[in-house]
Amino acid sequence: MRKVFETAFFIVLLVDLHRSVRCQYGHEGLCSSASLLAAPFENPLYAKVVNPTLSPQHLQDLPGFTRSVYRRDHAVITPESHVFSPLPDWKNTLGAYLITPATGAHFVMYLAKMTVNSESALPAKDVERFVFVLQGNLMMSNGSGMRHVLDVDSYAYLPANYVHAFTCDTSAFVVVFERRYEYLENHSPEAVVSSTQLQKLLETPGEVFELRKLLPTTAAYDFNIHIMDFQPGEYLNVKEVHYNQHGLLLLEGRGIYRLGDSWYPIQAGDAIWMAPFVPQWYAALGKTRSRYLLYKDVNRDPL
Ligand code: UGY
Ligand code: MN
Repeated sequence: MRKVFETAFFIVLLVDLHRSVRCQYGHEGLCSSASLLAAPFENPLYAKVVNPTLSPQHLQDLPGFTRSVYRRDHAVITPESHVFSPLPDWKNTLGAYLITPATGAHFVMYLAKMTVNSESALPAKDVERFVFVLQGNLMMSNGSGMRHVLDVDSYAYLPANYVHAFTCDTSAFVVVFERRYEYLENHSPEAVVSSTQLQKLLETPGEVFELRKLLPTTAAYDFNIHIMDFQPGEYLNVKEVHYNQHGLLLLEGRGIYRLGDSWYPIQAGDAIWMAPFVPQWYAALGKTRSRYLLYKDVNRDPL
């Protein structure tokens, strides 16, 4: 009899514990019981960007709550702040501009949701474009009829005034960077179509993160896109202050970003704008790898 009573008591305790974990953190929360139970490898690559964890449930209920901030020299733009509207001249595509010259940047960074029978428009004259696929797949074709299928983790760079179109039959989610190309005499960049896993790991003297550069490092290119991987507990050794600008999208993981005098908890799906010379530092936390994609202007004299 005592044994039966003890077993029943134990079951009640377990149910209660489970309930209290759910109540405290919610299913979608930063520390949701659902995400603790889910196997990390069940989800497709970059699923957290496309289907982000919003705020912990108790904060989602708070009217007006957002983790987004916008300061003179940096911004953190979190998914609950995204505002999508039809992208000018694109077909069946919604876009959310996260960084533009209105923030002081010399480039734009936007998310684009392509739907059935969607098609891109060309950038303005003298503007180069970089497209990275976060979900789904799309077709890139150029003026001479060459076609490439791009799926998750692949990307394309199109030099300024390069005739091309992205089309999509089903759906795709991409992040796009564009800037007015800064010409350099006797240099002209080529189009690039490739994918992250085809890029080799580069040396990072004095640092522990893993680095891949998605574009050639030659002088013809006036920016590059870095993919940076940190294991939980790893952090930038250099507390960077530099002339370059950044647009960052956290593709996986979570951690703390220092920007100027402020410290921000961030997670996959968050975007960051960093103006020239803003002090910047990152530490990866949580239980899984942090991976971010980073725009950086390079190879040009700042004068
Ligand atoms: O290359 C960079 O400037 C890079 N390490 N910056 C950063 O991660 N904030
Ligand atoms: Mn930097």
